[in-house]
Amino acid sequence: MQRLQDIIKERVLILDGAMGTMIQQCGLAEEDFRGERFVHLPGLQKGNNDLLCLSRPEVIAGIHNRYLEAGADIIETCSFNAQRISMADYGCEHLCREINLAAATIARQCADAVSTPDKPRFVAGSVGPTNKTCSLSPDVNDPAMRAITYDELVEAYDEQMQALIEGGVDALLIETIFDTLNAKAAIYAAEQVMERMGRRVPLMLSVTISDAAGRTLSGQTLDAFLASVSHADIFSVGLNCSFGAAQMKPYLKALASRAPYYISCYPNAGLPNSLGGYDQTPAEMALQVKEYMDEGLVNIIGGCCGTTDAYIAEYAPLIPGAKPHVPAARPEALWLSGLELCEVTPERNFINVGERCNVAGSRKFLRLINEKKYDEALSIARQQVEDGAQLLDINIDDGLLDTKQEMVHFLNLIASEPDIARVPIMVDSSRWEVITAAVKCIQGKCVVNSISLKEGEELFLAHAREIHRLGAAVVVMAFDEQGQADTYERRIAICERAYHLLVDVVGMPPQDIIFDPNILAVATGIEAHDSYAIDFIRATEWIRTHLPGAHVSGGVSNLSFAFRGNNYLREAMHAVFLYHAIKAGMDMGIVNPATSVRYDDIPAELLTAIEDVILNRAPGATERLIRIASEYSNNSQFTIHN
Ligand code: THG
Repeated sequence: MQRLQDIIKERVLILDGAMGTMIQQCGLAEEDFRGERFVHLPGLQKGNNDLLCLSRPEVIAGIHNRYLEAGADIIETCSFNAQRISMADYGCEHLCREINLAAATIARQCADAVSTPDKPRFVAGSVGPTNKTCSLSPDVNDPAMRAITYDELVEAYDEQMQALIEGGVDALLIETIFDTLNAKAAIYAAEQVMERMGRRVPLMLSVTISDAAGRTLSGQTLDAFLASVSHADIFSVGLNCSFGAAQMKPYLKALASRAPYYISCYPNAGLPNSLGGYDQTPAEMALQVKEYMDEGLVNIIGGCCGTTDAYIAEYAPLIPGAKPHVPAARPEALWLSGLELCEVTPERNFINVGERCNVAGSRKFLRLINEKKYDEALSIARQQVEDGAQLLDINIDDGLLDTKQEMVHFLNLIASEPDIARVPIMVDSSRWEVITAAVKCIQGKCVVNSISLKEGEELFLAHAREIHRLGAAVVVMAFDEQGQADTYERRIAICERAYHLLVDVVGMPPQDIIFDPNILAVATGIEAHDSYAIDFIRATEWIRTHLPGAHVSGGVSNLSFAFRGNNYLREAMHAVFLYHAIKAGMDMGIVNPATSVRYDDIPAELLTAIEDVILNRAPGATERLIRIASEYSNNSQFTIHN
């Protein structure tokens, strides 16, 4: 029998239509949902469609059969709500495993009964979003509150997915995605289950757009969504629900032009009328679907709310003339996201990471977190975005704080501020449990800052694997078992070793790796420090030439610690350093985005003195810079606001 992976290259596949609409047409009563077995379940069971897999399996099989007769290549199991979180509404948590096993078994039998070598039929395990959202607060007065955690979602999805796979599904369809964090938890669970069972099935994703701006309920654009799931091994991505085919088309087009996967679409039967029903006829819907096919937008086409087998039957005659969509090329760029996409291209662009939300790097931020003045702490984040930060570094590592709890709280607050949450997060912590807790409350594709070989290969690999599974990119500091690299040779040797471990052993895409070859303070008066800046710059050049795809970043303000108190001079040193480091290939940097000192504006005498220090090109450079530093102390031309 041909597999889904082979046949999809040949033709557009038909997915079935709505399960709910068909069940409604059956006119079932409370007693039907309960059957004999569930007479004693509390509450109302009418509407608990997935329970019918146990109480009225012949009704579900009948619906599958009608879709198969109408020409569906893929049918979906009746299991959309069959995880513990949603089933709690019906007091049916204990039945989840059984429902999913039955849902898969029923669909499997129906599909197998009519499969032929020419038209094999497939079963997709339906996995809904649950009734809770992981990145939004249910309480307007408590924006940091969450009704569900990532770990709870993973556990619930794990149970559902294992049963679906045991029951024989050919694919898992994570659908009606309205919150990408829920979807990421589902993907994590799917990977965990498939690894445990030693059996892989294709992962299909389908997003629901919530508004005319083309965003999800949790505020992400489709591009940002694609970045968030780019770590996963995905078979298809698409859109379902929310709109009819006509309204969905522009979004489908945008998705298809960018996503490196097969494309699916199953719209509603037009827009809902005033009674919440759907008026579009099967023939009208088919006409719009034909446009998708004529334009090569889709590989899988079905129906959502309001559709029945009569709609699906209209698709079959369109298939012979339809050309399947050809997926876009895999991106070479690093795709990060908040609510919006942030693309770090292989070309030499520079991405600013705002440094100010760091309790070790800003006395003000430390005080605000300490005093729980979160509104003001948030305004530091907001100011940085306004000042041009394209990413926000967040660091709450402090011995006196409950770091993990404060990190989660602050990130949850950020998530409810669209003007901040627009940009991706860089989770800056040296504590592993803080890093994982943080990543589990971020719906975008974030960066973990950082891991290193400090504690050996085994821990490095374990952490890297988990970061990759969680869907984050990673900063790798040039540290090894011997300590921090402070020469050119050690910097490049450690980065090369880490690169091969990450790419060859972990299987991380090179563009997800950001090396930090250590920006250390220069002009400290200690001779051994004189080559720190130039060695970083040379190491950057080597990394960008020899470790293809990887990026280079660093904490720029470290460079000028010797001149604390002289902000103008510090900012001038940063500008000069970045001028040379960016030319060498540094493409990200943790900086104060409010800086107003530009390389071209630095007075010639000062520029020479700074360049002598940074490029380590003249004996006595440090002494000369120190001598003239006070003349340029807080140069009144410039306002530095921290
Ligand atoms: N690499 C990576 N991550 C990092 C660093 C790095 N994270 C932290 C740090 N280094 C980068 N961030 C900062 C933030 C602030 C300052 C320096 C680096 C800074 N702050 C002022 C000071 O200490 O003088 C404080 C001023 C104030 O209190 O307002 O300089 O290298 N991967």
